[in-house]
Amino acid sequence: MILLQFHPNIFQASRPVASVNRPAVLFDESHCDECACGNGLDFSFSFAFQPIVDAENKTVFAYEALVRGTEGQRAMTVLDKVNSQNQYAFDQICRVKAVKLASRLDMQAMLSINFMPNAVYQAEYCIRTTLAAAKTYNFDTRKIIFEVIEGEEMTSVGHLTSIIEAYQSMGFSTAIDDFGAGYSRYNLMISSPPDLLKLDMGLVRNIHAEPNKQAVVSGIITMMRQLGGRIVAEGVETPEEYFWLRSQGIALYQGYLFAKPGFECLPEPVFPD
Ligand SMILES: [Ca+2]
Repeated sequence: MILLQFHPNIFQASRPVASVNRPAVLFDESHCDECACGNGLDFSFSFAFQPIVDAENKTVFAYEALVRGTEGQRAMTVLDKVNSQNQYAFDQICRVKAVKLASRLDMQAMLSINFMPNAVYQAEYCIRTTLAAAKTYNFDTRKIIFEVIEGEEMTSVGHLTSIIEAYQSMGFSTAIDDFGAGYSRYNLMISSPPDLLKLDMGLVRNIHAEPNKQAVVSGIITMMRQLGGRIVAEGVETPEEYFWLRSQGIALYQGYLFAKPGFECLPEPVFPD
């Protein structure tokens, strides 16, 4: 008997990333004014910022830039307009706008920017706009974290690995978003561990009362400790969740318990302890 195995995503997975939907407009420093104004897209947007706090030092470790409409409308009103034709422009303009706004707000903490791996066809090239924006707006590139959005239909691990390694070699920090939400990329942890791993809020919710979640999170904590990276617990809403996670040695937190996102401003967090 012959057993044939067929993976439904095999054609997509083997597709050469570099040749997919190459953007019509290539960005370089001369385009940055254009990017900053939002030209090249037929819609505009802005950002809210939510602190990622360091509970050990009672400081703000970073602010995550969260997409919003120009009047503060929720993210989906903007993200619904992003498609395969404009995702490169959107990804690039996101970075420029986030850096520009962070600089205008005199952000001293790190800036965490979400990026879409499918919108990066070559890490070294696609980073130029970010570097140019950081230079233009006088923002230290060593303060930039790139978060991979795990909710997006993911590209191959090889592609992600090349992006993470390139960004790390350029001095940026990297984070895996929503870890534990369904796409937990253990193979990525092996090939190129990120600097930060953001525990999905589904794992955080009620963790103080759920032994199975505690077992999973304890395993992830041990893994990151041995890999030399740090964990951010996302979506922390109650003191009970926080105190359990804190008892396990997690230092970095994000969630309503500390601060809600602030539209075009940098909210000051509160610490329950
Ligand atoms: Ca994120």
